[in-house]
Amino acid sequence: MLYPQQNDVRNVLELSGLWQFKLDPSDVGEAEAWFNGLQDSRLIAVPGSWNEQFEDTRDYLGVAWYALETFVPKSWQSERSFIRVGSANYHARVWVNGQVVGEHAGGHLPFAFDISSALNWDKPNLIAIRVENNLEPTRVPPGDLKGGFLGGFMTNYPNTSYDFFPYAGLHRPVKLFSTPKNAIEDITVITSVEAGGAGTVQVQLRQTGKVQAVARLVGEGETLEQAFQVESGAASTIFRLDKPRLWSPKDPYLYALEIELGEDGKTLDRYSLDVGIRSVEVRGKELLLNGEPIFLKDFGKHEDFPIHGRGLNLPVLVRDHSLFKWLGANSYRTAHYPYSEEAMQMADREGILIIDETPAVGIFFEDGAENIALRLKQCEQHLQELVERDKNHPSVIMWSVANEPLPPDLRLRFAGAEVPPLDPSTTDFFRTLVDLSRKLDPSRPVTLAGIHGSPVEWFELCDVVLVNRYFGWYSQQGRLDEGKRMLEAELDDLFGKLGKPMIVSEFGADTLAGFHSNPPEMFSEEYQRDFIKGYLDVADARDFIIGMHVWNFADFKTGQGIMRVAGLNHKGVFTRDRKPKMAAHLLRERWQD
Ligand code: BDP
Repeated sequence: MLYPQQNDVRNVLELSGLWQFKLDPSDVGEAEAWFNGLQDSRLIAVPGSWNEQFEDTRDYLGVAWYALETFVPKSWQSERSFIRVGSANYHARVWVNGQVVGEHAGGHLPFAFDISSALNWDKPNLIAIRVENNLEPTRVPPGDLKGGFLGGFMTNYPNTSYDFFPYAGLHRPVKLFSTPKNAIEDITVITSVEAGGAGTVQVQLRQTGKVQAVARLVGEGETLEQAFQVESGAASTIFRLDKPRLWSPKDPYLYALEIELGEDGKTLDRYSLDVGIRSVEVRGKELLLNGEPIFLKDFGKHEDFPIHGRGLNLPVLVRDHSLFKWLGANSYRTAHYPYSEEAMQMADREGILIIDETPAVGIFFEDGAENIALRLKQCEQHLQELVERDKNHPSVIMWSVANEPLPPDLRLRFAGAEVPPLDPSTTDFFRTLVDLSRKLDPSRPVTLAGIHGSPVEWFELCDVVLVNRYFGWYSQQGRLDEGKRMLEAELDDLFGKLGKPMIVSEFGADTLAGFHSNPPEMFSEEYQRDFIKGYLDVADARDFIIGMHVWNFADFKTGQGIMRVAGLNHKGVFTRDRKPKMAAHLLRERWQD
């Protein structure tokens, strides 16, 4: 799943812009052959969620059609041509000139189909995409749960199993791209750093055929070159550097790796990648980056902005990174789904450490083995696609296979009451995912973020323990000191049981910007500031806490419900349009050192 690239042998045609758009609430489009052209359509921006672009689409999650006509350069005729969608939420089926070329389920991850034989070369090509985002209990993430989510704790509209708006549509760019017939299919780069500071860059190549390959690693004024032979579909080579300039948040130095395939002195294909040489390791109660302990300070985020919804929004991406700098932050978790590839590229450049999360949020176990197995299959697919997409980013330091899976007996667990023994098949669910993650990528630690009351058995599977905690908000309301004591007791207890490094991966308080109170009261800026300060103090006094991720970076849209004033989660340290609340200044003081 290489990111499309423009160079002398590869081409990219980006199709971002205004597309034809039409809702299909009765789902007749396929039978009526809308893939041959949309009648009575309107214009919509791609990328972007459809929900906030019109009055009648805000809560619409059913079928909708997109269409666009484009010429494709004739020079691509001798190449292979693909269509690639960066993210369609949730299910997409794609036609080119009336011919179905593929379909994909699951938002937030790219998919590409070979369209070489479907293209016209002397007239425009009609691309049609049917997108549908129905909420269903058997999907990941699940929706339309009977009795609301969190085991009935909350109900919201639309009825999701999670606390963010289920935005729908083509969320990331649609691109056509060409590759040479004899192209590089995939590249995997694995770096390591030895105790004395020497490093290696291992390059694995997938390509069908027998060709000559050259890998060049350019950096620090030097070019290293290795020639090697590709046979039976795969090959690899390794660079050893005595004194590499290591990648880290303080110095996110990137080498340029170029792979060239050739035959009889002719270039067959070429692909370039940024490479950050770094190592990640969990040892005892520490997380080591390049052999040195590192502390993660930042947020859980969302891809969310007014009108764009979850659509790729590059100015916001840039602004968020500039705010990270302003704060002195160094890390975030892609809560609760994979973020754009551009976000990962930005993090590589800016030295941000990413906990990369799959879309497995709100997983539950109450509707029978068959449905649970269906969800597991999707979780495996998403994890596989995520690792394939993001494995070469130095910024990605950990995989998170789920956020807040809901254990059976959640209400009892929440209350800290006695619970019946845990059904071991729930642990097997996550063991399958953690094992798969380690198999796909042995070089990165694995985790999952646990809700209050999460079974210890699930954390035992992980390399690092992530806990989302809200003492002083959802419990001990208005009593920050009591909340802090609960947090201390629970963290110490969990560390005593698990002995693993821990991150408080969510903690925060809903805060209405401009609402003040002294003494601090819930929803005031002072309460949020003191809540966050208390949690940071607890962490500072514990060497097994290796990161604090405030929930959330910015206010974000949710479904409607009594818990969410104005359809927003207000736990942002910034407002939705990135204005700082008092807590942002506190974090800046704490994190700038
Ligand atoms: C946690 C969830 C997160 C919510 C947050 C909250 O992981 O998605 O937005 O709580 O309630 O349970 O604000």
